[in-house]
Amino acid sequence: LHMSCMREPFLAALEAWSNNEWQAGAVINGVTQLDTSSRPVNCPAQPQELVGQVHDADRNLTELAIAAAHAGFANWHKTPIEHRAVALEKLADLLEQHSDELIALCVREAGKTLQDSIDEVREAVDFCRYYAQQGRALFAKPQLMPGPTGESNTLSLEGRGVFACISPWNFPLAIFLGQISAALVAGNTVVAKPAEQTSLIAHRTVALMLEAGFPNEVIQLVPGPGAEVGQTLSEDERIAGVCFTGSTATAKRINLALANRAGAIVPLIAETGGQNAMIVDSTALPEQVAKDAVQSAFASAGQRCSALRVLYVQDDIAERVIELLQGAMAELRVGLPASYASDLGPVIDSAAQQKLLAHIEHISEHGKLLYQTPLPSKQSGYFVPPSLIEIDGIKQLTEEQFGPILHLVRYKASQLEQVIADINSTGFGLTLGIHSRNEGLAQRIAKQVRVGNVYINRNQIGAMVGVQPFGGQGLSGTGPKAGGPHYLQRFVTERTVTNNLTAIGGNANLL
Ligand code: UN1
Repeated sequence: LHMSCMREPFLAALEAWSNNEWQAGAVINGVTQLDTSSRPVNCPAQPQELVGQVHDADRNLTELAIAAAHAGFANWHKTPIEHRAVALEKLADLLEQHSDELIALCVREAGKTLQDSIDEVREAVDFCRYYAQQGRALFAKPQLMPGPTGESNTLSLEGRGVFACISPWNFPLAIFLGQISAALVAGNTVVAKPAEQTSLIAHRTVALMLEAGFPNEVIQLVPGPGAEVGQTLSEDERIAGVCFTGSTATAKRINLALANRAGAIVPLIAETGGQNAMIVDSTALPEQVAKDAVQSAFASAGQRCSALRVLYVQDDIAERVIELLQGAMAELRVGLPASYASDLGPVIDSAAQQKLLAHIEHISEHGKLLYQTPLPSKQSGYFVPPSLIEIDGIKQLTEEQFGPILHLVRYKASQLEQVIADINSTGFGLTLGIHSRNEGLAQRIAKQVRVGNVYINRNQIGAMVGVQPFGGQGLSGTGPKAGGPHYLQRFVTERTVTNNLTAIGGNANLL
């Protein structure tokens, strides 16, 4: 899937960290809390291997964290933007300096492949630098508005208060830090709740943030279960906004809790699930389709919200595309994420593995299993075989399957409008792939399918920060798009100041 030459220099570094045991706990005002009971963290690829220990936060520690961030806001939102942007850039430098350890953590705690882990650190660095740059452009000085003589009108953007940043395990560094860096540079303080599966990476990242010069009170970390920590965060009156990436169901629960808050109407920035399709018409190049579909569906073991789930192929070229997909899937190497020979590794945990295997079994009974990539023999990890299954249509799928499963649907040219309507009927709207050499048709489909990110004649994953602003609509999220020029604006409140200059004897002509 990837250029293997990029991975070689990291192998030795990975080896050096392979026996390390990390530790995580809540971080409140810069101090790690290790008094709560601990749970072991095991490697998804080799569950018998211990990666570290996590001391989860409870309701009490979560409230202490909120109080600390709340107190910290008074100073932080007055801190000049240059200072906040420089802290982010310093953090980006530190991430690069510590990339070996962070890559090892992504491999061992999240089971991400070496290449995915390298990309993960790169993306986190990109988020820090991009939001620092965007922050400078937006917050440097108030915007002077046009208006009548004798009056000055200015518009300024300010932090809202304490943001709760609730992040997923599939991008345990990039999305974790993407959310936090946006909230902080916009002048908010943060209480961050990482996914339970990736608390060690989160804890190490917060330590680097403090080293980069962020004051202790601006970033508080509360690893722990959603039912306790997440719920406390969404119900607390001191939380001024929530930034969430994860399932649509959880986003709805958070939204409901926020709606019940008495003291304010609080924004939710949510990036959630998808049921992403690719539409391939008969003018497409089958070789390119197979390459891009395999990458979009199976890279990162399909554990991306952008990943391809349903491949619609026009019947004229379906047989050829299926043959090429089977060939490409036969070449896929599933294996230990630390090995540079592996194209994909395990899924995140046993629960995910069981759910995906059950789906493969169930949907194969109603459809046709076209191909399954063999798993390595003698392994104990949470592996799921990459699977290609023919079905009748996207409506047969009741929920997102977050793993290496690609569904294929044949359609006739006369059914294209129905295909588009069916995709829209899912209510999700994240990514869409289109393969066609008919540019007019591709552009028409791109406009008719309601999604956030459309990719024409290429793969549909791996949006680049500042290049392909990323995020969906409908059940897939609220926007604004991460890594795009409008993202920071949802993290702030606006203040307009109108000043009658004549009242204090000012010289109106000066304007
Ligand atoms: C997610 O998987 O939660 O474009 C979102 C991509 C990534 C997706 C991130 N930015 O593949």
